[in-house]
This record gives sequence, structure tokens and C-alpha cells, in this order.
Amino acid sequence: MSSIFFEIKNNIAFITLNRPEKYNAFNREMALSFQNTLDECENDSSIRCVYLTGAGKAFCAGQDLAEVTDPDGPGMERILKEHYNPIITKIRNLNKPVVAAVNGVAAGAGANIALCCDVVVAIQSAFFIQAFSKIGLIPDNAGTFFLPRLIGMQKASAFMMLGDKISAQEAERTGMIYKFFADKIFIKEAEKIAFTLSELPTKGLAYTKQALNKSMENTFEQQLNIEDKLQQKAALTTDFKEGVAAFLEKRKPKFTGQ
Ligand code: LHQ
Repeated sequence: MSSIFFEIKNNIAFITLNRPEKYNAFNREMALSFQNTLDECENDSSIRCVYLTGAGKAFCAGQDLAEVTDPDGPGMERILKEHYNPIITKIRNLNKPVVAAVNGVAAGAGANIALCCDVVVAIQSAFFIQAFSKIGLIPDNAGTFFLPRLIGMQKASAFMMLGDKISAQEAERTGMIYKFFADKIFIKEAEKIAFTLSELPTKGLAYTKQALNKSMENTFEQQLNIEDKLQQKAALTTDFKEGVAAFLEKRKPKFTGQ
């Protein structure tokens, strides 16, 4: 059984982290296979949204800690350089939206991979844990970049130092995630969000993502310039023409992602 389950349905790429007996903790094989899958998502223009979830009870418990101490394992340095940093970079640069459907506990790298996705939803029973401090590590996977920007420096530093178990409800309240859903309706609601995104103008969403990426570091003026450049590109898309035509003709638009 592959450690990444991948299927495409209705223009949505469903990626499932699939090591349920290890709470979907990442080993090298899973990290490299996830990267290949993200590349496939980037290059397949029929895919208009990516939906990331975990198999079984957990979303992802971060790094497989047995691999870290394995003398035949990849070793600390390669784990960040070859596993996680490329994963986070690929998700942020992906030319389509990524929904993280957090179906259970998300700890360590598992939490921070979820938090770098474009829309993060969680099942009510899920928890987010910045587990790193408990084992003497620092938060990685761009957690120190995204978390303070999402929820502010004070809560981010307390969550990271104390390694609190943050409920899905608190994650929504603090702005760490978009929404949580009751367990019974979670999958239906999470998939509905992916379906909605998959029918929107994909190129416009990709440019939105590029603008948001830049807004993390740009000045006000630089950001106005980026918006200007990307808006010119958005205005050249077929979906922009369709959106305006549909509005004027008082009909529902039919976007193709072009
Ligand atoms: C696991 C794991 C796991 C292996 C659960 N590994 N088996 C970057 C740079 C380089 C190196 C280091 O890492 C990083 C990035 C990181 O992600 S560092 C942070 C690594 N993750 C953690 O420290 C979290 C460790 N896991 C936990 O604290 C708990 O398992 C959580 C809170 C996630 C869930 O707790 P419980 O619901 O009580 O479940 P459990 O502890 O019983 O786990 C279920 C099974 O999954 C169990 O296996 P077993 O055979 O005993 O039933 C665990 O051993 C296994 N598992 N996490 N990271």
C-alpha cells in the first residue's frame, strides 16, 4: 500500500497521507512521494483544486520519530532540506488552491503543513499541536513564518513554547484555520469547499495566491505594484471574459480554469 493515496475526481486531486498506524507521520518515502504528487498537481491543468487529508484517525503526527534516530535513516539535515522545505514551497507555489481537511490530530510538521494551505478546515474533534518544544526542537515547516502572521506573536509563541493541544474550535476562534465542522458533517462540508474552488477561475485564484505570498514580506507600495501586474494577467484570462459576460447576461458563469 502506498504511503500517499492519490485520486482525481471532478477536477479535484484528493491526496491522502496514508500511514494510519503511525498517525500518518512522515518518513522519507512518504515525503518524496508527496512531493511527486504535488508536482503532478502543478502540471495537470485538468486539476483545479487539491484536497489534502489523512487516512484513519489522524491528519498527520509530523516527522516519524523512529526514522530520526535510525542510523540508516536520512539524518536531520536532509530531512528539512530534502523533505519538508520542498513540500512547503511546492504548496505555497502551487498554481491552484490547496484545501487542508484536517480529519484528526495535526502535530509538529503535520500541523504546519496544514497551516500553509490556502483553506484549512478541521473536524471538531481534531487538535493542533506545535509538538516540537516537547522533544527539544524548534517549530519548522514555516510554522514560525505563518503562525504569528495568522494569530499574532503572543499566541504563536505561547502555543509553540508550551506545546498546547489547540482544539479545532480554538483554532477557528484565533484565526489559525478557516472553519471547523461537527464530526458528522465534516467530510461533506470540506469536500463542498473543494468543489466550489474547483469551479472558480483557477488562474485568478493562482494569481490571488501569488499576491498573498508576496504580501507577507512586501511594503504597501510593492504590494500595489504586484496587484497591478497580476490583475493585468487576470484580465487576459478566458474566465474573466466569461465572468463579466455571465454577469451582464444575468446567467451563471461557466468557468474553465483558462
Ligand atoms: C508516531 C508518531 C510519530 C512515529 C504517533 N512518529 N510514530 C523536522 C526536522 C527533523 C526531525 C524531526 O522532525 C521534524 C518535524 C517534526 O514534525 S518534529 C515533531 C514530531 N512529532 C511529534 O513529536 C508528535 C509525536 N506524537 C504525539 O505526540 C502523539 O502521538 C499525538 C499527540 C500526535 C497523538 O497522541 P495519541 O492520540 O495519544 O496517539 P499515540 O501517541 O498513541 O499514537 C498512535 C500511534 O501512532 C502510536 O503507535 P503504536 O504502535 O504505539 O500504537 C504512535 O507511536 C504512533 N505515532 N506519532 N511522530
